[in-house]
Amino acid sequence: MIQRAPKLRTRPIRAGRANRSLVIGIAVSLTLIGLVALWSTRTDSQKAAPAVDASVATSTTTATDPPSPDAASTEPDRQGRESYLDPQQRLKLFDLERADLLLGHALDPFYAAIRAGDAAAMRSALASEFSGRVPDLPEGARLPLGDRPYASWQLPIRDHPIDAASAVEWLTEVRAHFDEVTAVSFGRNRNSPQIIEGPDAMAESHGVFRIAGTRAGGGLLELSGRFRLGHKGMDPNRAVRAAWIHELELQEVQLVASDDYLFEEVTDSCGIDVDALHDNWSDSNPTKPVFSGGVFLGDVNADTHLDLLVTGISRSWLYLGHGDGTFTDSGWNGWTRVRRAGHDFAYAAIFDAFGGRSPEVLHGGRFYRWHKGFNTLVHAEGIGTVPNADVSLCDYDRDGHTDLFLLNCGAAPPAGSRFEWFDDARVNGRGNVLARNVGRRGFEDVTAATGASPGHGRTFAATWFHANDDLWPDVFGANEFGRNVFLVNRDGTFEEAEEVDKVFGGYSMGVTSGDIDGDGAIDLYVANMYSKAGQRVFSHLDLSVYPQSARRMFMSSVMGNRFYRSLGDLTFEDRSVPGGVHAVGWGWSGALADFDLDGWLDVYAPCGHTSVNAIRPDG
Ligand SMILES: [Ca+2]
Ligand SMILES: [Ca+2]
Ligand SMILES: [Ca+2]
Ligand SMILES: [Ca+2]
Repeated sequence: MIQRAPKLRTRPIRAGRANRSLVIGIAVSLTLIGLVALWSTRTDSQKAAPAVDASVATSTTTATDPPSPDAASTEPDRQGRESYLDPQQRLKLFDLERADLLLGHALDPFYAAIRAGDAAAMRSALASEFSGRVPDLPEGARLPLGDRPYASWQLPIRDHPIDAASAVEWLTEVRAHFDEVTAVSFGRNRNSPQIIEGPDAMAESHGVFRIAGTRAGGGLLELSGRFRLGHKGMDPNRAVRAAWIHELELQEVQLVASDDYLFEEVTDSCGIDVDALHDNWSDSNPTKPVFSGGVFLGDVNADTHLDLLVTGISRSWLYLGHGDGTFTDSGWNGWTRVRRAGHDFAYAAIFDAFGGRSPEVLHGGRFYRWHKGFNTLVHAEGIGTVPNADVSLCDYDRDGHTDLFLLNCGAAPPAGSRFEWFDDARVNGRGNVLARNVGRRGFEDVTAATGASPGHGRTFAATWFHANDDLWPDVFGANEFGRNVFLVNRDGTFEEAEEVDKVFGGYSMGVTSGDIDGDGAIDLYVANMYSKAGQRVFSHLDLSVYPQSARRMFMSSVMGNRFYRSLGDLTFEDRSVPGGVHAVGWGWSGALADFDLDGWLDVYAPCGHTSVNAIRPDG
């Protein structure tokens, strides 16, 4: 799918801008470097162990054993905790990230040359002994789409390398497929350590590239894939300027063309007042909330048209649907006075809780129903309340009544538990609550009786699905920290199943399920944290000084979304990378739906964060 891409601004190397970018980049890098440097062991025995001289300890370690964490060179950090990295190692990580920022500045003129189709400028970046590997391009500027709204081609890489002159020819041919190039990027998730060895050292960078814009002859076009860049001439204090690219190898290159954007924006005509909603980027309030609400669909007034409940900061809106994609504000003022995460914020759901003509609306822990006479939502008396929490719906006990799985609102971690970013102990949030529907009396807490909440993981989202062949629905919870939770429903009671992810599985923001590959077994798509900078930092770390469990957590925390293909009977295989659905950025939730009606589920993967700026989200 081609997404609307912000125009890339021309970014000449100027002291002011370079310094500002450097400051932001250094802040991000320092955070990561600080986290891995300060990682400390959790068990008392490891904490009590004295620091051991590395040379002595490693001499007793076999080649196949990972060195004991206690054997690493440790020193107390400012808070008195053990640090696995000595100052030289930390400085090296800092220098490597700084070099990557300079590499980014070196790439800017190359991007500008490709955007402009400036052959002389392209050539000036390439060394005389340049060698490249590129794919053959489809012939002709007008690519055939047939009767489809879009088409994609996997481009075979040429057998033979090309020189600098041929590379410029190839880039010019690429450019000729575009009317306007709006985005060029070569994002690095790995640089070789030689990048800081000085101008004579040949360094390698690896990552994902993308060239996108409007297609010659109309429509949109995107060329993307992986790259390996061989470069030389990096000065420790400034970006290289000319003849610095020695090798460029493109891999797994895909070309996607469409006649237009696949989705049409209808904000202005749909009747929803989006200006009333909170916007992190335009709000002058310095305490920006990270969470700003959600959207819930259901036929609240039972007129056969789906209605839209929009929850925001401090209040919510109910828009009544007309069945044609337009809505009218019902006038209901869902004022929220339930404080979560420092803001008045309501979680919601629309579902048939107790039978009746119209569904119940759960909003901020209270139940509402549509009142035909008053023509608005009214509080449903007598049902009682449930915690104001994100909720996942399911009839877990198969009695015909929908039950509530309320997330991160239950028992607190045991007293004295210490939260760590890199920890699998699930002590970083509250437990979940399974609330059984007992009819008009409301809901009863059956968490303990059913075993529905192992640990105190901070579960952000959950999905109910059939992971095996019995009729009892199973559940997967996405935990922000600590391993995700996968519970198999045996008979209305739960036990924790084997890990879905064999590496770690966690650092998750959301999850959705569906049969992605059409084999009849339900698969999982999990939205995760993602960071190219994090991948670079971890690739430069000497991971052998960390315990195996920590290494797995490091990598899991930056690798992005996961697609777990079900093999049936509670087992899964990780198909994230071959599926091409992992590197979407910092993921939040996600949805599976057949958008183009070809019978195959498509992925909607929202992503981004709030710490850089509105048009350059993290990741
Ligand atoms: Ca309706
Ligand atoms: Ca039930
Ligand atoms: Ca499947
Ligand atoms: Ca589809």
